Amino acid sequence: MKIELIKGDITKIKSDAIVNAANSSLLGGGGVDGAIHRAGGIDILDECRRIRNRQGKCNIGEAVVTTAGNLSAKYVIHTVGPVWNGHEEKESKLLANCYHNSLKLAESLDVKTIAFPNISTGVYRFPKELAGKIAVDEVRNFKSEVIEKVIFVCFDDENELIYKKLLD
Ligand code: AR6
Repeated sequence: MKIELIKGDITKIKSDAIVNAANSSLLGGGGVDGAIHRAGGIDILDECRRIRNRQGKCNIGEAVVTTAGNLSAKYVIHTVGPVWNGHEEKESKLLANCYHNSLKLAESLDVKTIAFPNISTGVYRFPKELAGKIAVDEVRNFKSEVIEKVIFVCFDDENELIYKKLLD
């Protein structure tokens, strides 16, 4: 899989699937979650509600898919990152699961390009450097015959710099 780095707003990215850093409720929030729901419209929330009625909340590290509504993507993959509480081993594994399970779900949907935000590095306070390393390792270790390109979308300067170094 090719790996690309883009600085900017994930709702503006052209990609088959974009990943949302959601919370377990799947009912929206701030940060990138808020931006995706605002730009994608009510159809995304409606589908999130249906998923909740069917399976209950989404566990940390897991991923579910909805329509992308008004966005140019086909799908939004919602994954729930861990809140950083300093339990490095446990929380790192959960963050790795977010990337892995999102990629697996994307593959099952025949997605060719997928864009990730820097999951858990905002409100959830995961250390950015460690989060970046986990994200890049997980993507590099994921061998796919289906997915052709993974785009890391960095919104803030600090993450952009971290990813530039990691991908060099
Ligand atoms: N495009 C790309 N990245 C963005 C955008 C955007 N439009 N806006 C923010 N980011 P956060 P979390 C970056 O807080 O830490 C929500 O309320 C931001 O700079 O969105 O996983 C959910 O509902 C940061 O690097 O997600 C949850 O309750 C990254 O996205 C909770 O926040 C993640 O920051 C999840 O917290």
